[in-house]
Parts: sequence; structure tokens; C-alpha cells
Amino acid sequence: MFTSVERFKAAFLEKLETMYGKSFRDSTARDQYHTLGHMVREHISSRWIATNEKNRTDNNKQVYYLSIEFLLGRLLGSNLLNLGIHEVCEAGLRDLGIDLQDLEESEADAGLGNGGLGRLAACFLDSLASLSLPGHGCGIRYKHGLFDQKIVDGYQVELPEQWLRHGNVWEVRRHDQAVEVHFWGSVESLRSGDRLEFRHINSEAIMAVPYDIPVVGYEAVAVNTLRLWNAEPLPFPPNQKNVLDYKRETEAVSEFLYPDDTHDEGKILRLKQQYFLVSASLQNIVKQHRERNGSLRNLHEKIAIHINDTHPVLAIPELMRILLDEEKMSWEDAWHITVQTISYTNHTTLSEALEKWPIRIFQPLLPRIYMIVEEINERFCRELWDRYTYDWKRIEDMAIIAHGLVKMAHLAIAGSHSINGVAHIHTEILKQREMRLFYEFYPDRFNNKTNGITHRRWLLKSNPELSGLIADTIGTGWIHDPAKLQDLLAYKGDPAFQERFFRVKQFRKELLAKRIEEQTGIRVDTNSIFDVQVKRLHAYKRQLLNVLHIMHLYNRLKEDGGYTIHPRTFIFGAKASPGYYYAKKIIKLMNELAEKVNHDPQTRDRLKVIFLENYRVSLAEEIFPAADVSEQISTASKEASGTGNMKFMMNGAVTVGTLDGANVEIRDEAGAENAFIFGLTAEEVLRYYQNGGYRSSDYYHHDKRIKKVVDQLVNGFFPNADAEEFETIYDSLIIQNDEYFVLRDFAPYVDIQEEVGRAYQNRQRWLEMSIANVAKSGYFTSDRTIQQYANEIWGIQPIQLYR
Ligand code: 26W
Repeated sequence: MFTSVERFKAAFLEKLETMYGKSFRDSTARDQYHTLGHMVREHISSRWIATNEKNRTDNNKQVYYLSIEFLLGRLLGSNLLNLGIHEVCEAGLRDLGIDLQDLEESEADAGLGNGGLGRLAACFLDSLASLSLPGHGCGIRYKHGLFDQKIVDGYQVELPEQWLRHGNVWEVRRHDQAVEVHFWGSVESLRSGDRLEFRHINSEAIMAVPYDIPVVGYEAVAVNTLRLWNAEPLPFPPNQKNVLDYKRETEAVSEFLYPDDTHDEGKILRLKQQYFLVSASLQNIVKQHRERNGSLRNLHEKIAIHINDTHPVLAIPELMRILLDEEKMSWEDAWHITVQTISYTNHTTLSEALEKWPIRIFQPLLPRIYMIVEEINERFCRELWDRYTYDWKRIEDMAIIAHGLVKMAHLAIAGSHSINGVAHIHTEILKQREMRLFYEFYPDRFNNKTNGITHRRWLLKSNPELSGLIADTIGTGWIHDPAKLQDLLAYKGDPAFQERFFRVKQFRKELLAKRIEEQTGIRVDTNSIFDVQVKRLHAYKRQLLNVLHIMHLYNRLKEDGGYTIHPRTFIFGAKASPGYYYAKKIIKLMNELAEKVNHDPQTRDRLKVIFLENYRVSLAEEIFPAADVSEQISTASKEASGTGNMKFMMNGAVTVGTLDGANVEIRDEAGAENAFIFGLTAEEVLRYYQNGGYRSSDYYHHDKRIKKVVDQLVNGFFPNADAEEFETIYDSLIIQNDEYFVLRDFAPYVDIQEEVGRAYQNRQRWLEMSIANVAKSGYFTSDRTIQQYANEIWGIQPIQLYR
């Protein structure tokens, strides 16, 4: 049905009529989107079946990527691209008077994630399938993804996201594979011969029903599966529970991503979600393994289970439970298999993000799992004792359970054969600092896997103009092997190529300018520098440093009539976690600054500040191609990797950044002359944390520019904000001694930004930098990352499928 334009059109019209019982003339854009979506899914089916069939008959090793987040974004466009049927659909629809892009834009983003960790999971799925590697995702089918953000009066307002409102064409409900997940109750022990056996009794069971989404690789050789679990009540409530209470409590488990956990009720719900994901996935994986192998003795030879941060770490005690209680294995055998099966990625060193669950919550909710964790802890502490006898302090610091808390990262390390960081510097910080004691105990378990992004979505699909130019210049080999983007280096000084490259960027800036005007009513100058910071709002990411610098620029322009700068448009996109008060204040500040700057006749030709609301994957796809400058200005040592930085680079934006996370490797790849690096190094930051010696007030008093902008936070400078509005921000900088060194890095940041402005005015030089960034971005494809995971952690091989 996709072999010719005519065949496609006929099939499309027939499908639309049979699906909706109406004629094409009466159909809406949504009807048309769903029609095309269904056709595409049907088209995928045979490859999907063939992939599953091949996996079964070969009985090859499979990896399961367990993640609480999958930030897929829209799927129609990337499926059409990977299936190689984009052109035929586009042409056929055009004949029918339909713009394919409009249909693509009518798809809701699957926003089942927060930020980098979730988007990384989505990029990994794309790479696994594109490399024909047998790897599948396991997650939760949240009814509501990350909230929709509206800006009202400068404040963030959160609305429940509704991606399933009009159905999801990509998913298939597989009721036959539903499993039960048990909470609460108690544990009964029975003696059986010389073995003590355990049974979880009087539990409350709920049902986990899988919804499968096919994951199509590029050129559609393999089709893997993303399995999302939906929580549903069993037909009869357990323990004579009230039917309605039971239904409500059950459905809550897969209702929201990251429910508010400031109270115990929310904490319980989060832990329930984590166990729900893990228990359903493991039961399912184990059942399939049994069918293929008859026993679980060789599980670790056929299955790799990867846990994306600690959220799915209960996979460790859950697998132990299955091996001990159901398979009746000895502890030693079960532990060996578990450790060999499981591997873990750490995504942060921020201590507030390291999960610790109070025993008072954990034990009653998961009594058998808790027992197993206690036993793991006891045996682990005994091992520590053998090696570090009498070193009580060290053992206490490393224990899995201590001071009434279960430390999930410690459990993850003790129960995995591989622990990896996500950028070179991050892994070094884990080994030398945050997890030093564990690294000393298990040196061979630690390794680095620098993150990557799928170049198929972030270049090929989202920037067809640049992709076309690259293909015209160096051919299409880079699509399969992005390292070949390096061939562009030969053209970086070529005036004709530079001119075309420049025109592509201008075109994408014009598209974004249109979007900006649509959303904000503000017209921006496409000859200005598009200077962009888009990412979760967090103090360590230092959106505040960017804001203070803009305030400073504004002040200079106002004070000094002779001061000239190349016009700049500062673009922000960021969601603040609903309970994160400080982050919300920063959003308000950005919006007040925009209000002030954009309407001042003295500066508005040279400075614009844009806050794009509801930052999400689909919006990101419009932003990266249009960026000139990529802001990566976190306090050194705090950003584990960053992946937005890679998306900017691949689209030719030049990085302004600290030596943090993957910025270090971006600079190494692009060359120091093609990036603008400033600020404290990680070592310097860590030294300050260790030895003290930083006084933010010194910087405030000694630098007039700093004093001025900091005072403006509280002196009525923003006419629409109360005097107290930004007091918290002021206090964080002055009273609380500026934990993230914003004032410390202010002057170097101002200097580097001046350099950026000057560099942009030398168009040839700027284009060379920009082109060099694209050319050297191939290293950051997630295909490279996934190949490293496959070889060095999972031990999986591509499946041999014929096209
Ligand atoms: C509730 C616990 C919790 C804590 C933190 C949930 C989720 C988070 C973050 C949103 C996790 C996250 O997204 N981390 C990011 O992971 C990316 C992929 O490795 C890195 O590039 C980013 O540096 C890191 O912040």
C-alpha cells in the first residue's frame, strides 16, 4: 500500500471510510491522522512479528531497559522516516489536498518523562532497533504525562496533560499477558525439609496490563517493543475492600508521572509505581525465558536487565524473590544470577536526587521485598566487615539500610555487575568522590558510557534542510555512520558551502520566529543571534546566570548610548517541577525580564527575551535547528552529562559552556577554538565545597555590575512584580552564599559573551565554527553509545533478519 502514490491514495481513502464510516470530504484532520497512523502500524506488523519470531527461534540474548520515563515525543514522523515511506505519503496526501506536516502536528507528544533521562531512554530505543539489537523498553503507561505548562501573568500554571484523550494509534493492548502485582499484607514462613520458605499472604493484588508500542529501526529491519504497563483493578476487590476505593487506588498507580511526594501518601504512590513497573516487567521476562529455556538457571546468559537510574532498582530484590520463592534456588545461586543479569546507570550526583525510602513506608507496602533487601544488606555488610574489620564508619556509610532509610543507590551498586556514569567527567566524579567507597570495593564494576542522541530524530527528521545540504555535499553515508559527518570539515572554509549553510540556518530561524510570534505576539529579528537555553528549570543549571547577564546587557545599553552589540534574541524554555518554589520564581523572573526588555524602545531593537511555554520534545525539534548559541552553563560538577548540548551541536549551534558533563567532550571533539568555555572547573567547585572560602557578598560588593543587577531583583526595577517577589532569589545569592557560584562565574560569563558577540560579526569565522560543530558531532550519536552498552555491558548481538 506504500509502493506507489496511487496505491497509497486508494488505500488511504478506503481505510478512512471503513474506520470512520464517513466520506473523505467530511473527514477532519484528526480522522486523517488516525487513518494514516493505523495504516503505518499495520504496515509495521509483519516486521514486528518477524522480529519476535526470530528472537524466539534463535533464543538469542535480549536486553530489557527498565525506565520510569520514556520521553518519546511524536511517533508518526519518525516512523515514516524509519520506514522510508515519508515521500510517498507526503505526495499522496498532497494530491488529496492534505499537508502531511499538519497531520504530524496533530499528534500529541508522548511526554512520559521529565527531561534528559527520559529522552535518553527514547533515543536508546531508536538506536537499539536501528542497529537490529534485541532490546526492549519497559515502562508505565501514565494516563497523564508531564504537565502542560501555561504562563499566566508571568507565573507557571500546570495543567494535566492528556495525550490519550483521542486514543493512541501506536499501542496494542495485550490483555492475555496481564500479570498481578501484590502490595501490603504479611509474610508467612514455612519449613520445608531443611529449607525455610516464605509466602506473601493477605496482600492486595492489582492487575498490570501491557500496552505494546512497536519501535521501528531505521530502514525498518528490526521492530522492537516498548511495553508500557497499565494498572487496572481485578474483577473482585481483595480483602473485602470497598470496590470504589480499590478501583481509585489501583488506577492511581498509572495515572501520573512523579506524583507529589511531599507527604507520605505521595511517597507510597511513587514506591508503588516503581514496584509495579519492576514486578510486572520481571514476571513477564521470566515467563518468556521459561518458555524458551525450561529453567531459570541460565537466565543471565539470555537476559540482560538494565535499570535507568535507581527508580527501577527493586528489580534486584524482585528477581531474587522469583528465584528464591518460586524457583526454590539457594541464596547463592539466586544472587549470582541476579548480579550477572542486572546493570545500572547513574544519572546524577546531586544528593537530593539520590533516592532513599523510609523503612516505615517500604516495609508495610512490600513486606517480602523488604525482607530480601534486609538479607542483601546483612550479607553485604558481612562482606564489608571481612575486608574492613572494625572500620565501623565505612561500613555504616556503605550500608544499604541505615538510619531508618533504604538507600536505593547502594542497593543498585551491590546488586549489579556494571555501574556506569553518563559522561567522562561524571564517571570520574562518581569514582573519586560520590561513590568512592564503592569504587574501592568494586573497582571492576564502574565504567563510563558517554550519552548520545539519535541523529535520526535530531538531525535527519527535525532538520531536513540541513540534512539535505549535508547529503548534497558529502553524500548520505553519515546516516548509517554519523562519524562520516567529519567529511564536512573539508568544506568548512568553502564560501559557497558556507553561504548555503548560512541560508539553512536563516530559514530555520525564520520558522522559529514565526512560531515565537504565534505564541507570544513578539516579532524577533532573524539577523540577531539566537541564544538559547532550553532544559528543566533547576538552580544548578543556572538559568539565573543567563538572566543576570541579560539584565546587565540591558543596563549597559541604557547607561551608555555609545555601547553597541550585535542584536540578540535570548530564548528560554523550561518547566519547573510543581513543588519547586525557587524554580518557579526563576520562571517568573524570566517573564518579567521579557516584559521589561521587549517593550523598551531604547533597547528593543538589540535585545529580546523570549520565554516559550510548554517546552517539550516537539517544540525542541523546532528550536535546536534555529539556534546560533547553545547555553550549557551549569555549575561545573553538577550536570551529569546533558544531551541538549549534543542536539545543539549537531544542528550547528556553538556552545557557551562550563567544563561540565558532556560539554568537556564536546569541546574536545569540536576543538577548543570552536566553543566558548568559561567559569570555575569542577575541581575548583569541589574544592570550594570541601574547604569553604567562597563569599558571594565579596563579589556583590566588589563588582558594580553585579551589585546593580542583584539589587534590581528587589528594588522595584520590575514594575509588575511586588517588592518581595524575587526576595528568595536575592537571598539565595547573598544571604545563603550562592550555592551554585552564580556570582563567582558572572564576570567570566560576561567576558565570554562579549567574545561571542564579536565572533558572530565575523560571518566567515562564525560559520567555520558552526560547521566544525556539525562535522564533529557524529561522536554523540546514541548509536555509538548503544554499541558500547551492547559490547561492554549487555553482551548482545544484532539479530540476523533479511529485508
Ligand atoms: C524523583 C527522583 C528523580 C530525580 C531526578 C527523578 C528524575 C530526576 C531527573 C529528572 C533525572 C534526569 O533527567 N537526569 C539527567 O539525565 C540525563 C541523561 O543521562 C543527563 O544528561 C542529565 O545531565 C541529568 O540531569
